Amino acid sequence: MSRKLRAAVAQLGPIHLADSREAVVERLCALLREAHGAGAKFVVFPELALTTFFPRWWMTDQAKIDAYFESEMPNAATRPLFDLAKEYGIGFNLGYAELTQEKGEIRRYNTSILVDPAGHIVGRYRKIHLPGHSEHLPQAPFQHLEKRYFNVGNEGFKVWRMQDAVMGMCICNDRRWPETYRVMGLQGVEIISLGYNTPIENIHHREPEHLRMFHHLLSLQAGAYQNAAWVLAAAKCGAEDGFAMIGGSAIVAPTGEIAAQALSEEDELITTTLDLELGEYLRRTVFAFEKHRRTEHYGLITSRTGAKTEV
Ligand code: CDV
Repeated sequence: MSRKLRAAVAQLGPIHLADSREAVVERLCALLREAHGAGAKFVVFPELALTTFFPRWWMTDQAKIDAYFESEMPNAATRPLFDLAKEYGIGFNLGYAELTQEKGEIRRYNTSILVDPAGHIVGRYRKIHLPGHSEHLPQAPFQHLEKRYFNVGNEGFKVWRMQDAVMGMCICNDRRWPETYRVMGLQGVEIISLGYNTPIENIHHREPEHLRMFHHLLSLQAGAYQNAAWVLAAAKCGAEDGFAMIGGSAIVAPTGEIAAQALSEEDELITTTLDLELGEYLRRTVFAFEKHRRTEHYGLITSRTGAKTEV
């Protein structure tokens, strides 16, 4: 029996400091309505989709920082999105900043959730590869303070069965690391969804601007192909209060081919019907892991973090 899922990636244009959660959620709902009109049953929203990309701002007042976090989900601001998705029977992935308590301690994560078509949260991922820095860089044109504002995710790269597919999540910088995809690939993942906020300018090392888009697509395409999975990537993009981020939201097939790609740097929906049998076929052939992987030669991947030359 053929297994197909019509899916959409909902790219967001800029969210400025002055924009309220309610206004942003109305934009998410508009994209969800469009997805429903296009027959989509699963929608991917970006990383930190409810606010501006606040790690670009140096802040020392914890109350001000915490204003960008959600301490419950859904909450009053996001309830309309959950209700609308349930009405349409659409599942979705939403990224946001999570404030929680663990063993009496406050923890903050860069989180995404999987919500099923009945409106229940069935999966949660907390970003593991946090980029950037934790100290103030006054000379830089903007900051990237994820290492300061977030804890490293503590729940690994899990997968969940939802809408008759095996789904996994990662967030932004995670997409550049092959281990991200492979850990999910080894759990039979069929659809990996992710959101991202990628500044056009690299403040960490100088590089031509065009490489930002090249490396973004290269990472998605390699991860999809090498793990025979569909990869759905949603940007928050355009200039937020003057700070530009790349667009290029994409749906990549298990062959590594780009099935759909956003053209604008604004709110934009792209859709594709995901043929889940295509991934199954590749996992039975070229990437039949159980036949071809040689784990006896892979030990360094988990025993060593940084590269070390011993010759
Ligand atoms: N939000 C991100 O994780 N952004 C990083 C930037 C810092 C390079 C990314 O990998 O796109």
